[in-house]
Amino acid sequence: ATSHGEPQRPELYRTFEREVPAWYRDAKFGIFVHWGAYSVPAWAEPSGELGTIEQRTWFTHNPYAEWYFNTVRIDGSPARERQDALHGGAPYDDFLDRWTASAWDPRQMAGLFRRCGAGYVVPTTKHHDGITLWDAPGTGTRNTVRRGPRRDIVGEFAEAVREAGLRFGVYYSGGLDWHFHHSGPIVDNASMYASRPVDEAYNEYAFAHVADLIARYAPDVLWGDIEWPDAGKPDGPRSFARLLERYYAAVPDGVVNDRWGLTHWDFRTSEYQHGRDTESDGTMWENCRGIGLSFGYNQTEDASHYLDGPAAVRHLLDVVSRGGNFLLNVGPDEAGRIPELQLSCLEGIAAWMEVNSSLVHGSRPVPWAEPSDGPWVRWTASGAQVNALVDAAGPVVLRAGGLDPASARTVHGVPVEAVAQDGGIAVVVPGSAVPGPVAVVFDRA
Ligand code: FUL
Repeated sequence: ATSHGEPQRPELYRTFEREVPAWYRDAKFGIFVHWGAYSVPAWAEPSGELGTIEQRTWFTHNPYAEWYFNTVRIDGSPARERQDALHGGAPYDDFLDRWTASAWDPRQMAGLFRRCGAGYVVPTTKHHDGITLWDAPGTGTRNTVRRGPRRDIVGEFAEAVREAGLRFGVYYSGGLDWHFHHSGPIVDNASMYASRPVDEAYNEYAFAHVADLIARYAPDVLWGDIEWPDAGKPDGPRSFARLLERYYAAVPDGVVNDRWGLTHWDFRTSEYQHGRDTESDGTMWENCRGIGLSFGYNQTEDASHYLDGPAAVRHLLDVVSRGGNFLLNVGPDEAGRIPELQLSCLEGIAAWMEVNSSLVHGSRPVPWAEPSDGPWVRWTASGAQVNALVDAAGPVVLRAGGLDPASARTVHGVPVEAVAQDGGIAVVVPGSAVPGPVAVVFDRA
């Protein structure tokens, strides 16, 4: 969920305001990875999209499998019943020990993400369960280096992702840490905010973590969640402002998101249907979602819950045509394999990108063109070239002024017949070997 906090110390954080770095604005597509002890039970009810469900129903029937630790503590929740039946009173941390990462090949994963046309990859380094995916200061043995996988997952990811030529970011839950601060279960938004640890002890703990992530991995994206601990918001030696100073010194073209409960961000975030108002407030934005209804792998989901390749491409193009980036989440299983339905979506994106990536990367919106859902049409501009992306067969009328019909062509440069008609341009959508939207590109008149 996006931050609800009051803006803190605008004057302190204003000094960090800057242009959005070109690499981030041009990337358009990133891959989020939620992988944790919760990937062992890998269970949630696929109840719906964030932003469409009443909050108490949401938490009791939470579709986010990475929330398992909380959902099983809610009396009467189906997750609790299942946990009791299968695992009795076993502690959550048993899942950490049962998490093997035995089939995880970060190079292969990074190669796939590259083929999908992603420009950056953002794995979770600590989710709400508090388990760190690197040997983080102050965590003792409760991390993936000492238990479970016995690997520096963050470090291996960073290396493989960069070797593949992609930028590397980190997700860090500064707001919720159910290990550091174990309160009653979260059942609504109020109890979610009330259960955030906010004191100086937690601020010091989280500060040391993020400082360590910066020093070791110099992440290109700092993706925070559910705010920074309140004790670290005002100025002071362990304030978030001091972290930002270190961060931008270490990574001058790095970017931070808007979930720190502060007035500084390089980009806004929306998640499924939540926070969509930020998509049009004039700042750079990024929409995130899972391929299905969860971020962590949820074995109960089936094809009806997942985006297939063409649907994911349509979502990407919808976001990009409105000036945003799309951060699509992958939830590996406990062994580190990408489950079948997610893989087929990603392979569909990769096949589409192999042909069409030039219409996405570095593109800009075309404010004077008209998108539509019937027929499905979105627009991007690549320099002087204007691209209509059409998911329909047969004749359609494309609605944008200032285009030269005689220049109409496919992405491969094959001429497409086009005639001016009723203030638009009538074309017959060319065929394509690749499932998903088809491009008709034009020069400006
Ligand atoms: C939310 C979290 O609560 C979800 O588990 C997920 O990490 C999503 C990206 O952000 O606020």
